[in-house]
Amino acid sequence: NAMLQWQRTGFHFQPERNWMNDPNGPVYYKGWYHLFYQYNPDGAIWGNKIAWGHAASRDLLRWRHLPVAMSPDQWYDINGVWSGSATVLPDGRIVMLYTGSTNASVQVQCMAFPTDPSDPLLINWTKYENNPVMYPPPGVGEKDFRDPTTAWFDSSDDTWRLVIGSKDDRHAGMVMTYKTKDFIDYELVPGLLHRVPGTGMWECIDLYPVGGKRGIDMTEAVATASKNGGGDVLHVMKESSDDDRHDYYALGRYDAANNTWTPLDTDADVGIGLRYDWGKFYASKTFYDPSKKRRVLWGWVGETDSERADVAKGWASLQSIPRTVVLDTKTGSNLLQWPVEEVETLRTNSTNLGGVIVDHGSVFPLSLHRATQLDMEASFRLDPLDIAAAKEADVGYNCSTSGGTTGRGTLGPFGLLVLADARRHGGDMERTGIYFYVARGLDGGLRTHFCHDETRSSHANDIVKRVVGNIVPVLDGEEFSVRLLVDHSIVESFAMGGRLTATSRVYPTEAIYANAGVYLFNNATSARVNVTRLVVHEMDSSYNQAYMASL
Ligand code: DQQ
Repeated sequence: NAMLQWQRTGFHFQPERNWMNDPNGPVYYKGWYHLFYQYNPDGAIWGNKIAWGHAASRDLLRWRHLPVAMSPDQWYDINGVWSGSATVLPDGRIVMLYTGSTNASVQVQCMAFPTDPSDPLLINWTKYENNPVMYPPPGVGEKDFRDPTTAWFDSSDDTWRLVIGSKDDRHAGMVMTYKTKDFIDYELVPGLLHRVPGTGMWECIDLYPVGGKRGIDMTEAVATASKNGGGDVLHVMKESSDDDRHDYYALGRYDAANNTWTPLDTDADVGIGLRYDWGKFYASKTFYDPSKKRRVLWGWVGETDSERADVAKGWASLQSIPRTVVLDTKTGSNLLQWPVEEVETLRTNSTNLGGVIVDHGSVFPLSLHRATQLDMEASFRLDPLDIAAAKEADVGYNCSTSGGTTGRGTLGPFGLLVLADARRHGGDMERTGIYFYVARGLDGGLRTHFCHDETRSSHANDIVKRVVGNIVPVLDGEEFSVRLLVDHSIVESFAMGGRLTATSRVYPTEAIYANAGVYLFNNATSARVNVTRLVVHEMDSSYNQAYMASL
């Protein structure tokens, strides 16, 4: 179906065909980055025969697709080789921990090892002969025990520890800790690492340290903490909420000795506060990259079209652009996510279009050669007089209930229209709106909202189209800034240096190929917008060049 093939991406990770969901076991090994992923080799929908797909790359962008690493072929994983994580031992060996769904659909934890550790591509995997190694403990539901994390070493009692998500019979999400000396016998550590009432099943837990500019390995953080109390290092806890299918995180302190993790701010606890991404982004996982001393985040970006459409095109889902994750030391209360630096190697044809004023109520086309694969950097400024005059500006504004790009307020919306019909603008032209909107909060203070308006992204029906986004911190003296990746059917935004991200899947029917364009817009009623910086990079394709060429 040639029409639908337009939606395949140029530089996002996706298998050559079929269904994909969670990223699994990301790891750096002998010069190669490995990405495994939940994969259905039989078709474009999720099923009960999920296997681990596999690909390897030297730069996190140009991927070599490899054979399926693990299939559901044992009694303990015959209903699915589900999500898991890699642990690299001090001697370089890899232990892969994953969840098996047994012949009775009980969730158990299992291990696998590279069959040939000298193979940098890690093509073959051997499941441990004594699987499974962990069963749901008493009081935990048989179907509520999954997704083991990477293990870390705790020298206080010479054990490796890892955590697993669950929920209790009162619908509280929770995290259990296990410890092992030898990766043979595993012991449940008494108590819960954390629990939050009303948040439901916690899938794909992640727990990792963040501090200064570089990433930190969990083992290193635990060792440092046992010496000096941990200093400025905080620990991120993340859960993927099976209730509403979003990834929630919180900053807190991990106390290994007491097996507790405590949020810095109880009002922003896991599952009720911050989100990694305000659009389509789920079941994410980080790994520590020792070669560049950074922590890298992958997230599953599913489809928002119909299952029928996915079957017709023969594939479903993307992975997000891998993102580095650091603590935002300026606010101290959120993370910063940013595309890995390797993304910049795909930039070609960079155009500097900044220095324009966009008047209120106007739309301004950018003249670009190709607008289907882009990396854009934009900064905007409002006139301080306009801000001062905005006394009653839209109290209680909310992206999701707003009018999107067509709403009109005193200080917004303003921003960009991407995957927008380049031939004409206005009316019901297809476009995805990426915008800022400054409004008064209920307390009278100014708040900056960053939103994606998907509602006019496609003329096709049977697609979930929303306005997504949230309030993003803008500190004194900062301009409104966004980095934006556009790649055929995905738009990923990183607002204010990555304090907030939003990911949209979009399915234009007319704004495609040479008809795809970009516009600046300002739909505020009176404020003018100064576009202080606008750099547009056209992006080369990465791994699937050959595929695109074959179309
Ligand atoms: N996906 C896997 C589970 C995990 C869920 C199954 C999250 O292990 O909890 O495909 O998307």
